[in-house]
Amino acid sequence: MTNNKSIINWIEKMKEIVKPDKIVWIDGSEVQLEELRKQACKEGEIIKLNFEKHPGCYLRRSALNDVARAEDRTFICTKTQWEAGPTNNWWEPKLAYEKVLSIAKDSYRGKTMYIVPYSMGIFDSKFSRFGIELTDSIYAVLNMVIMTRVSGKVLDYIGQSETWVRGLHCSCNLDAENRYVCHFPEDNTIISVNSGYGGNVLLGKKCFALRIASFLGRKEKWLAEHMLILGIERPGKETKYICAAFPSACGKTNLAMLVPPDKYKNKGYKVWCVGDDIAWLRIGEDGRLWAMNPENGFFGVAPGTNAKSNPNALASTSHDAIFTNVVQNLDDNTVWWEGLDNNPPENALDWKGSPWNGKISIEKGAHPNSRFTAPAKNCPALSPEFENPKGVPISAIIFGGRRANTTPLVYETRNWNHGVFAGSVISSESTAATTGKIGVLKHDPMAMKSFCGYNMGQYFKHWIEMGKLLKEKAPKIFSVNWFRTNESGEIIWPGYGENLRVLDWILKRCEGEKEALESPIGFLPCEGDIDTEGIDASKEDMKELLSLDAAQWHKEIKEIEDFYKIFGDDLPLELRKELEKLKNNLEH
Ligand code: GTP
Ligand code: SPV
Ligand code: MN
Repeated sequence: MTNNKSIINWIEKMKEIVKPDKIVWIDGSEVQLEELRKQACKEGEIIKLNFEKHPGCYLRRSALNDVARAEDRTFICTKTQWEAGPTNNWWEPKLAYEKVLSIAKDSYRGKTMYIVPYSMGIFDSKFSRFGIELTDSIYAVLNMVIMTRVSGKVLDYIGQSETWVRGLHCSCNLDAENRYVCHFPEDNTIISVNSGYGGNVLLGKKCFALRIASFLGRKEKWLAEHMLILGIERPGKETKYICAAFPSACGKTNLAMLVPPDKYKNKGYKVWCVGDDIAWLRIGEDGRLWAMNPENGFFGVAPGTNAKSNPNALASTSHDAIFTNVVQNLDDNTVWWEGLDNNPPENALDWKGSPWNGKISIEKGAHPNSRFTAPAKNCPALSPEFENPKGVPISAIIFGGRRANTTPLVYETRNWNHGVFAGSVISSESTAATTGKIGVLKHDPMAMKSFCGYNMGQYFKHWIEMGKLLKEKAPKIFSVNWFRTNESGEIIWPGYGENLRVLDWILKRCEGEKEALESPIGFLPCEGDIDTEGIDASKEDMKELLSLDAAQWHKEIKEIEDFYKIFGDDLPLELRKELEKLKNNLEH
């Protein structure tokens, strides 16, 4: 397989701890995967769906207590607590290793150890990084094969290097009390025990491509971000690329796969998806910011995905996809979830595997955080630049959250540091993507609170430093909020494909094609500059969506001040100054 001592020794060490009966190296070949799917079906780990309707697709029902990322059980294990910072759970590395390895001990007995060598990013990009995940779950293997680039070739690319990322996943008995997702960024190591859920066990994704990668990015002067990447082709113009960071389950996949409304389609607008969850951002030889998507698939929220809201996502799941915790229609062995269509199955099993009749049942059939895993190449709108080893040049960065009030539909920040400020103060209502209560307003800077692998005050500094390197070539930074509600609590903005109307304004601002109004918080669109032709958004709606409520903003400032306190001296002076400026602007 390999004669790299660091690989051989680490795997040997892990084998001695977890004691597998058997070892299987995953090479990503179809023959091997087919064997694994058969075995997983036989053992009940996954269910083969109707191949006439869903070719190559499988269903998985997770344990009832294991349906979302376990943030309170996720740790950054660095030598000092300062290094992990005030927004992470910290654990002293020696103690953390002792605890998680004691849980991992003997946990592969009677099982197979699957060794999964994978690449984050395409093989021939100098930006790509490699990892090896050890897992006892075929479901994890099959998902890793979709989400990353799994191949024996990885070992050749790693060669004699020791900087590959080590990952150990042990299902154990899915005991939530002993569930831990531990990151040791100083050793390039991740250990996850007692879970089977995506973000906790697909170690290439949040654990590596965000937490470990953000730690590396600070050392090496790049950024690993919780961002989608999309390209917009306007008629007769070259494609421009935008990155956007929204917290989990706040619309990244939907925006990344946006389908232009008819009016725009007819004019010749096209939108291309480069990535839906993670962006690695570097400064290119031309001094601009370039983005690449380290993933190779989508791990998307199923509920609400339908032929109208996100036809590209639906098409992406049309074959060779894995569905987790959705409804199984027993009549024709297909899948269903809330918001797919108005025709729920009557003879079905819900996500828990209990009999469920969608016509009469009051309980939801699919879990709110049920997901699909789909290969990127299935997406009809996949960008032709998806595999460009250089990535794509970024014209604008967008930050956003799920806010019923306060933040307007869109505004433009005055400059990079003001943009970093806008990102640092995002707050958003919590969703089903993590365990815990839903709808609670929480600060989530850059949508990275759960994913930054080091001290977030230092992370803000790193953002400021990146701006200094980018200088006048820095992308413009915007803020959006698709979720503002009216007095009856209904979301005002139609969202989804219609968000192109806002992106269009953003691009026009980037190209200097539109004026804007100066406001205390930044530049707002002039009246009528967000096109509303053909949508149900009255003049009053637009006024409401773009209005600033003084009382709400004063409250916001207090919240920001309190939130900033936790960073102490690590908060960059630049952000303090931006906060002072905002306070001043609002007073005058
Ligand atoms: P993660 O995969 O958890 O990181 O989530 P995500 O950010 O990719 O979110 P996703 O696009 O899957 O959307 C999550 C939920 O928000 C879904 O239920 C969508 O239907 C809903 N949503 C997405 N975009 C919009 C929008 O523009 N307006 C409204 N009202 N809802 C939206
Ligand atoms: C998220 O929660 O932001 C996701 C899903 O994208 S997971 O991979 O579980 O993190
Ligand atoms: Mn995400």
